[in-house]
Amino acid sequence: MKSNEKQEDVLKQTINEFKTNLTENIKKSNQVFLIAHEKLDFDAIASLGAMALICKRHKKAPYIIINDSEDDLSDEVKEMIDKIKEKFIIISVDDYENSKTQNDLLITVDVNKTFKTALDGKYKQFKDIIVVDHHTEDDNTIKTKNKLILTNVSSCSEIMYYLLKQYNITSSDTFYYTFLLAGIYLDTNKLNKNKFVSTLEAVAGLINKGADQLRVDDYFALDFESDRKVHLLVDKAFPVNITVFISVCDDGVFTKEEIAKAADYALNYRCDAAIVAAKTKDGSYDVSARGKVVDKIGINNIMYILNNGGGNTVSASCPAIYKDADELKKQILDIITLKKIKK
Ligand SMILES: [Mn+2]
Repeated sequence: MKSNEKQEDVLKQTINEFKTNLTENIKKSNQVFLIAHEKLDFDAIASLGAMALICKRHKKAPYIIINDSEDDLSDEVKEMIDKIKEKFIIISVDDYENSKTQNDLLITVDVNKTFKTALDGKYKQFKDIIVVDHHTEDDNTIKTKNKLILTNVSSCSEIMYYLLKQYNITSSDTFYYTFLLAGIYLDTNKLNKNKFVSTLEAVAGLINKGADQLRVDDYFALDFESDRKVHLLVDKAFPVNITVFISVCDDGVFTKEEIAKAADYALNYRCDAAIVAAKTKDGSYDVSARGKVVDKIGINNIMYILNNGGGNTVSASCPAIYKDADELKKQILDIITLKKIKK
């Protein structure tokens, strides 16, 4: 309990210190652009919405860059984008190219890797960059001294909740709170993993501010067909040793979400980690890895060795892999064995 109280205190203090930095940068910039990782999820869109509110508080109308194609977004995320569109300007990367100036600020949320946003290769065009995220840093982390990267929180939505709180920002549009709650639920698998005292406090705070719990439950209602596919992947999982379950499936086509959910589900078994790989619609393999809060495996390192991926010790993934299933399975097994020998 005592160490949890500390996590909470350190978190609030760090966020408070960062606030000054964020305010100064927003104020001195000519224009503010906001971006999250590609293929927006609930955590990313919720964080964009909350950061837009912070910019508005400082009298800056931010441009939110969303470059995903319709196919890459779920209906719920599209609905959230439409809501945010009522108050803020959403633009594409091409629009950004046409409106950039010498003195622009870029704020990235829920992402810190260069290759994970639609602005890859364009970061040098910004005078200042601020990164607010909850994923571990590595060599691909966007180069900037202005960053708030906290890995002992559930999600970027949790960080954004505390930032809004520090700024004393309250919106009568309660959908922002609903989105943040959905973001926290997504990254904690509905409070089943990766949650801290600060997470539970944020959840209570968001509900108190009017977050619609029933709506969020709706966002997470299972689709029957899709859930059967998740379980097909779980059924293929086998324990490679007593601590890791892996499943590599070359049969059928899965969405990234189904693959991630299968890894979440397999983690319910007595194990330390679960790795699931399956084919997506473009024929490549998508890989999702999940670990426990008390880390024994280092799934983010496994994803790094596998294909330059990353994440953190509870949730990690790597870029798509074009390979034969048997070869991929062998490669994953080799990495796990190698890591065991290292220990
Ligand atoms: Mn996230």
